[in-house]
Amino acid sequence: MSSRHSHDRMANAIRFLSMDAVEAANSGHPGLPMGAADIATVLFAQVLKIDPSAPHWPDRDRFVLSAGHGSMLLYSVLHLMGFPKVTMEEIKRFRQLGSLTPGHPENFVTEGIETTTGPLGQGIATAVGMAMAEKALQARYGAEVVDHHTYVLCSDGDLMEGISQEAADLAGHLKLSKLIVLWDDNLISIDGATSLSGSTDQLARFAASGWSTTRVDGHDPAAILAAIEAAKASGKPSLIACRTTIGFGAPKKAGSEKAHGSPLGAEEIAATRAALGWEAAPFEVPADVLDAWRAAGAAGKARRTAWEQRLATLPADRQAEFQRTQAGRLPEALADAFAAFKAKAAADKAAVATRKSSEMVLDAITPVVPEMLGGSADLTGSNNTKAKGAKAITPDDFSGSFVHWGVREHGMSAAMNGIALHKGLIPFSGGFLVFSDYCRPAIRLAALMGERVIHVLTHDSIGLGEDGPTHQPVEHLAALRAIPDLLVLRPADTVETAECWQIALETTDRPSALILSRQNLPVLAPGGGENLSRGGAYEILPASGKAQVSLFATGSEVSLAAEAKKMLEAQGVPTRVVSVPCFELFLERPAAERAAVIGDAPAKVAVEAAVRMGWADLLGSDFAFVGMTSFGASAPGKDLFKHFGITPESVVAKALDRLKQN
Ligand SMILES: Cc1ncc(C[n+]2csc(CCOP(=O)(O)OP(=O)(O)O)c2C)c(N)n1
Repeated sequence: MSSRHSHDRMANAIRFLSMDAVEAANSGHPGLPMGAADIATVLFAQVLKIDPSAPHWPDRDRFVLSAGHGSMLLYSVLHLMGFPKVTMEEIKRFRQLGSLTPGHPENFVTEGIETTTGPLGQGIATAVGMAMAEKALQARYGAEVVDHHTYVLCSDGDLMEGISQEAADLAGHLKLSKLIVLWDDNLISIDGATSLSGSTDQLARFAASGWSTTRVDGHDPAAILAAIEAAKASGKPSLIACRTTIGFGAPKKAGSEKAHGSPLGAEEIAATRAALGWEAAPFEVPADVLDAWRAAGAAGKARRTAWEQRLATLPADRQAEFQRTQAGRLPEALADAFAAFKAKAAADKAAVATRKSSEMVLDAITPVVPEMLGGSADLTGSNNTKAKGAKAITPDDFSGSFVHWGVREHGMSAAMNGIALHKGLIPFSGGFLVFSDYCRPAIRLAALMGERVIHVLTHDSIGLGEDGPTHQPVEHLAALRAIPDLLVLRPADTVETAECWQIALETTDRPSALILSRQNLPVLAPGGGENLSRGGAYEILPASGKAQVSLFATGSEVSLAAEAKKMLEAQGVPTRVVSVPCFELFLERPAAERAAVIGDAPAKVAVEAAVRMGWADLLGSDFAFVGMTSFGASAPGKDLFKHFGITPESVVAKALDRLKQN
């Protein structure tokens, strides 16, 4: 069998598994797997350094199917290569409940899948983070133990999304020369020809961002391989435009949007079998083809074991550090660093903004956790995410621990996901809370994937003042809290800020958003040994007697509630204050514990300089709320709190009013 003949049969195996699985599911996208089968065959069988028997091997090449709708391409290849869990039974169960072959690739469901994709554009930007992590870890551990490539297969839709430009810009600037993007340049999207909606010269665009670019026939394996080899040697990130035919091989539907997202139908599949000379029945792979694929899969093992031997030559402490950080375990010294910091903060009682508190925490802990990789979306001096002594990475020196992400919140957030997924580093970064909307699609994916990605979001309310309503978050806390499996942490002072950082770092299976103030806040939390924020809510100030009023507040409004408490107590109304740094952690506690924290005071008032949405989950219907019901305004922060009635006086008035009613 000639090598071209063998290649064609290997690629056809992808095509038929994909079209047959889509047909069986009566749902899915056959066009991309059929069109990109030649690219995938070259990549997986000849290029990628992966080992199906060790899907998580740290120095493996990464592959990201940015066009997640082509998931059957990945499932077919993983099955053919011999990833043990992706059995033919699972291929037959494509898109069914509980299968390992869901509609779009989910890394937490299927071994061998590096990231969850589906929202177009995310994959390519996530891959930028993976390539950054590789470069950063190589700078730390050397090329003997860290030396792999990140490959992406993207579609027209990926390149239409704005995030692709942020990703391209970052990758070009940072000279991520081991990032290689293969573009399934088939000129078709859902509505029809891509010319309906775009006419960008994509190669020129990427070239302008510092990429090496080239164009090949995406059905010519030799040309694809040569382009990949050239890309590896280019010294730049590379875009290879692979001109393909969507639905390749289907006599009537190839080259048309009809092949994109629906089953081909029995007649067309039979015609495709005839056209491509494929005799095997659905879900059968001819022995010669399976043998060829399995041989390609088995080849990775030797490369993995050679790497293991190289790792073993590192000094013992470096090996231990590599293993620890790959496993995502925090250093043992960290707990002591937090305890010492909290004790000092509680004693000093310095009133600072929580963004400043966060910087103080980072100064104290980052020397202990060298795997933390910080950053900011061009707001370094505002977000306070650059620890003392942190060095910024540069295109030619990735040994630093801080990333100047530029004004690219979306690209940054997706790349942070890639850094976390890569393993070995803990990404955290800064932005304004109001612009978390620009990060949201990536934060959502981080939550879905359960990755430890930490977003420091500062300037957290109207308290930021003069920049006005465009910059004042109002609905953002509620919007972030609406994302399942995201911890939204809003500390009230320096002590709670340390506690929230500790929670974020120790939570290895969820992302966190640290919501921090621009304005100074007094220290109220006790700062003892226990991390009280871990429970999500706790009584920060007890009532002088049997509580008549319970005040609930987060972040900067906790000190406001403390003022209101003083005023109520002065009027003879025993009042307690409950700080609520994290709704999610509180709502996860047993009902009895929650009830104890909520208490039985007849009047309950919640205070948060944001919309009310979400508070009823904690407090039921029997409470008053002091917060925002509109956008903010441009004025000094103190004036705005007065203007919008978020004051101790209005808290007192609402509390007394409730007492009267109850
Ligand atoms: C952010 C986002 N918007 C919309 C979609 C829905 N969608 C899936 S594929 C696609 C476009 C398909 O065109 P292309 O990317 O060229 O893929 P191909 O048709 O070549 O498979 C769209 C709009 C999506 N997955 N993600």
